[in-house]
Amino acid sequence: MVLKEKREGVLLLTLNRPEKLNALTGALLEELYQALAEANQDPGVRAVLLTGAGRAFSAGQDLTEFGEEKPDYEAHLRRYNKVVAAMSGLEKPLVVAVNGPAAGAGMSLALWGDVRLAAPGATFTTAFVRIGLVPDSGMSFLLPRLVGLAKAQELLLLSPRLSAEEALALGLVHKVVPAERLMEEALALAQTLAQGPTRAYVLTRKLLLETYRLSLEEALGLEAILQGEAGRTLDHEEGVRAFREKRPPRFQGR
Ligand code: T3D
Repeated sequence: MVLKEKREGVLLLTLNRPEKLNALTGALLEELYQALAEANQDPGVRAVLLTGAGRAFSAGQDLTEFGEEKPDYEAHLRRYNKVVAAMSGLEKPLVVAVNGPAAGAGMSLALWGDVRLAAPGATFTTAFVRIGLVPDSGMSFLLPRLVGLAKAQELLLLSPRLSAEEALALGLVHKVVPAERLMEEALALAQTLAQGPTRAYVLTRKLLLETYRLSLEEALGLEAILQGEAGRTLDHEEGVRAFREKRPPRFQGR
């Protein structure tokens, strides 16, 4: 259900239930969680790339998973929250290649990418209210931060289906790439990140997410702490040395 493939420092993860538009089930979410945990443990993996198999990225929760029964929503959501914690706290940079429709929790997962590319045929819909639910998988946290409160209200309450170009204009994705080049370009980008200063990337993500709930004073304090951590990495030493020696840096991810 989640294909894993290592390519030159990048772990490529593919949501693989194409016959169901990669709709999310408990089993798929657990596999995704395990794959992210393995990426953290593997020093040979310096970036992760997430995409979907077939014509969709992910249609969100598989609405047929529980048949006629209602799940225990709180327990059910813990399966999602575990994955969101793993994505937002991933120890490597995360690139997401949105190859087709991304809906509901599928859209939420896509937004957790540090860099998000989309094919022209990708679409984005929050979908939750369409089935009488509230946003989950971190959507209520991330969406207003990405697009502002007014737009988040519109996207969550009216749930339009946005094209890739509309998503680009809103900052939901960083770039739209022709479908035939999407994976090539996403992989090249992930490989560039895989050669970069891994801790600096991850600590930057942490700062960007944390500062929303901090005062300026607290944000400055956190910057100082995390700068201390980045400053102790070999990659920082190498970056400065390479600058002085007028050559490209050779970062090791530590
Ligand atoms: O409830 C809880 O468990 C709590 C957790 C919630 C998290 C969530 O993610 S809630 C949101 C769940 N997702 C949705 O509501 C999205 C539903 N799907 C769509 O809106 C559209 O299908 C898409 C925008 C994703 C794609 O549209 P399109 O036109 O490209 O395809 P389609 O024709 O609508 O769907 C193709 C098939 O996939 C179709 O099956 P069929 O008729 O060919 O047999 C459709 O029923 C099926 N499908 C699409 N989404 C889902 C799905 N099957 C199961 N679960 C889905 N989410």
